[in-house]
Amino acid sequence: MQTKLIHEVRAVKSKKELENIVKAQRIAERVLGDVLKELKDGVTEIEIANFIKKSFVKYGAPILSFPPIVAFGKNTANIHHEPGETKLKKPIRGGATVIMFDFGCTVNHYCSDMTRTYFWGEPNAKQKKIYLGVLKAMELAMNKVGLGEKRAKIIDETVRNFLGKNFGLKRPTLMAKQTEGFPHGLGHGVGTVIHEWPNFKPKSEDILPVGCVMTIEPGLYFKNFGGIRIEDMILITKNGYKNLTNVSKDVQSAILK
Ligand SMILES: [Mn+2]
Repeated sequence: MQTKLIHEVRAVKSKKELENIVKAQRIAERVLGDVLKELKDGVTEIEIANFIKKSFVKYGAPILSFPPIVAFGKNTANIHHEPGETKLKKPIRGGATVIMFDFGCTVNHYCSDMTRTYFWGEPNAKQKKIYLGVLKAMELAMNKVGLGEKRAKIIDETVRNFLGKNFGLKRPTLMAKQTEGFPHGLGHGVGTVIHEWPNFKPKSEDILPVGCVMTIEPGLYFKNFGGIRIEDMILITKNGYKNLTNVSKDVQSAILK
């Protein structure tokens, strides 16, 4: 028998482990539903982040995967934005204010992870184009996984090439020190820690084992524009995948008037 490494064993989830991840995700979805009703002109990122934390406590999941990300407007360009005093308001010159949420909780120590981006107001053509591009990138990645591709690098590359070509990114395959474009991996394993093996990255040699849970989270970021990221969690199956995230992401449902 061949030896295995502990991160490879941990990546493959038992039925019980998977149940915990899905439960955590369902709770996060309820919280997201509540949060959308809480949005109003003048509310701050911190107020919304606090509401998210309170809601997780209310639903019996007080231990979060990571501090919730709530970003309004240009703050969405920062992939690790910390919620601050920025107030939600519609832009004066048309278009929408971009809103980004990235959060998850734990159930029996198993994490969930989800990102959704919304428009506060009617998005302009550029905002819509970027949203649809990120959505399309996600679909391409899922299709690739759906065809049985297990090489993490190839799946990441599919998205990087598509976004690079369609959005004029200079060096779409290089991420180091970039802050614009698509400066992060396409996704990561999820388990008792929020970022675990395997990883979707340009230089990743990882092969996705059947039974691991991965995020798919393409994003596009531009300094004086903001960012758009959409993130689902999927279970890798023998022939493809199962999407574990149950929140709509079509552009119409992303527009909050
Ligand atoms: Mn993630």
